[in-house]
Amino acid sequence: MGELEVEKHVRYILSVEKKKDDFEYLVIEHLRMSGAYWGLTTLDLLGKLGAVDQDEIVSWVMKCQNESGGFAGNIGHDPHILYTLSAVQIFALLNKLDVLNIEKVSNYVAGLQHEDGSFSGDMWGEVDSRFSYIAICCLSLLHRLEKINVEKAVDYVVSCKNLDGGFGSTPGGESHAGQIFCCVGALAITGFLHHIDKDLLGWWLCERQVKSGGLNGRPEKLPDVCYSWWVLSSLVMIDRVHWIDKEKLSRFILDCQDRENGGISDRPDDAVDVFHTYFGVAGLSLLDHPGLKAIDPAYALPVDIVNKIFFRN
Ligand code: GRG
Repeated sequence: MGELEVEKHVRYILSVEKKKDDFEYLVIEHLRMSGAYWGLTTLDLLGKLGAVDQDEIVSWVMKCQNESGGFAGNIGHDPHILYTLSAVQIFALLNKLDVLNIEKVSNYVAGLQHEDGSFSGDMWGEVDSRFSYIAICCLSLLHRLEKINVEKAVDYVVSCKNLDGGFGSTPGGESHAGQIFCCVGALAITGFLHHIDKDLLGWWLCERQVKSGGLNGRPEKLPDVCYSWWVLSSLVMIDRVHWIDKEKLSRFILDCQDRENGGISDRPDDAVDVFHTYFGVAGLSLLDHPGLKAIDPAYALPVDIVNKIFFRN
């Protein structure tokens, strides 16, 4: 099995930030907050978080906060629950959660819950099980879960469960590995994993592995490195990760590396980006790849960071 190109990936991530006229930088301009979370988490998993200027990052993230308490994807944009979670995850990674006005941020998130327990992503109202996960993860990291109706939030997530054992974006929506991560993560964080038929869901998830060793997000679709996170983390949370061929998956991820310039792509020989570089490295971490820090499958943050937040060690 080929090596993980640690130094090249670090150089690649640091370079994306510097080339402000590049196509990739422009494509993710509006979601730069999540881009920063992907890049910084990857650096930390590789043991290289020290390579960035942390004060500069904190000051930029704070400039993205809106008076509502929520964070935007970039300066001057509208706030959204996703970028608010990314901002909180960045502060957690940098061990700087105390810089935040925790009441303000958690009030923004809690204010997006509806009467039926579901969540909107922003003031415009679209409801999706992704936003349930994001709200629960964010409030849990801030120790403010009591600000929402957790029971109703869990009921809504459970209402998105399908007969095949998977979960969709809304009740009756098609099962998709990305939504499954969100629903399993929300249930794991709140302590309600018993709502899941682990064998049924485990079977659906392990069927996502195709001949090349890669994972797809639903039946008949192409494999994509990002599902090494969405599928694998779900399998870890329901304790069924031994149902896939881990070595073949590791090989698939390593084959998606740009061995010359660093970065990881969706499939071998495609163009790399920060999103797939993060999910590739995070997937390898879940597969216990040597030399990588361990990542928590529910919070999508390094385990030592999560332990610091919840156990203060
Ligand atoms: C903290 C890790 C973390 C996540 C935050 C945003 C979010 C919560 C979760 C997103 C979950 C999700 C829906 C992921 C799927 C993303 C994706 C690759 C969608 C592509 O869907 P299609 O239909 O692709 O275009 P397929 O692979 O089905 O052909």
